[in-house]
Amino acid sequence: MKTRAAVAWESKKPLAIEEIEIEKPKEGEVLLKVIATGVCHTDAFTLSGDDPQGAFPCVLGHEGGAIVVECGANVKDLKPGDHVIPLYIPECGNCKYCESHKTNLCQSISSTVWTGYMPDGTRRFSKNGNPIFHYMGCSTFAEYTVVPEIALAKINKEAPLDKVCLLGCGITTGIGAVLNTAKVEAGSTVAVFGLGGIGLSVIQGAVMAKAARIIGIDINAGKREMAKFLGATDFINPSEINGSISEYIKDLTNGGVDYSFECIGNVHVMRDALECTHLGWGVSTVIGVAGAGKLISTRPNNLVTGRTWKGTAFGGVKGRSQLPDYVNRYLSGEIEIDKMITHTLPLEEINTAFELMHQGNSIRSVIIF
Ligand code: NAD
Ligand code: AHE
Ligand code: ZN
Ligand code: ZN
Repeated sequence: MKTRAAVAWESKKPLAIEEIEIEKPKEGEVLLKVIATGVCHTDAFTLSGDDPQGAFPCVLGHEGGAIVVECGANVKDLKPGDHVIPLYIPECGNCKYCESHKTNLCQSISSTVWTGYMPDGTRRFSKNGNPIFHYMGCSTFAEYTVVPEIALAKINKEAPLDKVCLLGCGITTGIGAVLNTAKVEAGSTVAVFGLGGIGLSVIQGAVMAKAARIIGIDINAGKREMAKFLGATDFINPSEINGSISEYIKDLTNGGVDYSFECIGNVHVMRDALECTHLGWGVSTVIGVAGAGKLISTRPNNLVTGRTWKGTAFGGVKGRSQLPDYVNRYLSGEIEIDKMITHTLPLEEINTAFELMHQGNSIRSVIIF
C-alpha cells in the first residue's frame, strides 16, 4: 500500500513529503496508523549527519501515538483498533536485559533497530522499488508504519494520542532519568543543563521526587518562564555569568548540587554538569546524545572524590510494562504534557518544526497526520 511520509533522502537536507510504498506487516509485526508524532532533538541530530548509526534515505520520527491497523502472523497481544506508543527500546520480556531490574535496554533486536532494518534484516518502506531505511524501529514521520509487536506499548484508549505521543520519548526520558536512573531523594539539590523537552521533563521529575532546590540552566533566556512554571526554583543563563558555570553553581549551593542532568548533547557541558556536583556524593546523569567522535573528559580525581557519572536511555523505563502507567498518570493530571506542546503542525509543515527547534522558539512541536 501507499503512505504519506516525510522522507530524509540525505543528511542536512529538509525532509520531503512524499507518497511512498509500505509493505504489509510480517511475522511478529504490526501495521500502524500514526495519528500524531513529536519532533525530538534526536531526529535533528540524526538528520544533521552526526549520528554514526544514521542511514539514509530514511523515515525519521520516534515519538508517536498510533492505532493498530493490521497484525502480522503470531502477533499475540494486539488487535486492530488498539492504541499504542512505538518504542525505540523494545521489551521482549525474555532476554537477560528484560529479566534484569537494573536496565531497560532490551537487546533482542538491537542489531537491526539502530541501523534502520526490521528484525528480519529487511525494510518495509520503498519508493519506486528502492528501499528506504526505518529509524529507531519507529519511523513515526509516516502516516502508516510497521513496528515489531515487542516494540509497542498498548495504552489507555481514553488518552489523546496527539498529547501522549510525547511519552514515546522526551517526557518519559526526563522524568525517568530522575526517578529511575539518578533516584533523586526528597530534599535534594538538582541542576538541569538544557531546558528543551527533556530538561523541562527532568524538572517535572525533580518536583515529583520532592527536590528542595531545582536549578535550570539554559543559554536561551526564553526558557526561564516554563522552567519556573514547572517547578524550577532558580534559572541561570550561562552567558550572563563570569567564569565557569560549575564553580558558579558550587558557590551558589554550598559546595555543589546533589544531582545534575545534561540534556543538551554537548560534551563540554557534560563535564560542567559532573563538576558542579558535590564532593563525596554528587551524581551526574548524561541524557544528551553527542555526535560521532565526541568524547567526555574530567580529571579522574573528580570521581575518586566520590562523584558518579551515569547515563540513561528512555529514562530507564521498560516500555511495554511501565509506559502505560505514565499515560494513566498524564490522564490523572500528575504529568504535564499539554503545556510542553508549543506548536501543532500538519505533516506538510514538518520542516518548520525543525526550524523552530533550531531557533529555540519551541519546546515540542507535534505533527498531526
Ligand atoms: P532541545 O533542542 O529541545 O533542547 C535543548 C536545550 O539546550 C535548548 O533549550 C537549548 O537552548 C539548550 N542549550 C544548548 N546549548 C546549551 C548550553 N551550552 N548551555 C545550556 N543550555 C544549552 O532538545 P531535547 O529534545 O530536549 O533533547 C535534548 C538532548 O537529549 C538531545 O541531545 C537529544 O538527542 C537527547 N535525548 C536523549 C534521550 C535519551 O534517551 N538519552 C532521549 C531524548 C533526547
Ligand atoms: N545512534 C546514536 C544513538 C543515540 C542514542 O543514544 N539514543 C538513545 C535514545 S535518544 C532518543 O531521543 C538510546 O536510547 N540509545 C540506546 C542505545 O542502545 O544506543 C549514536 O550516538 O550512536
Ligand atoms: Zn527522542
Ligand atoms: Zn528483551
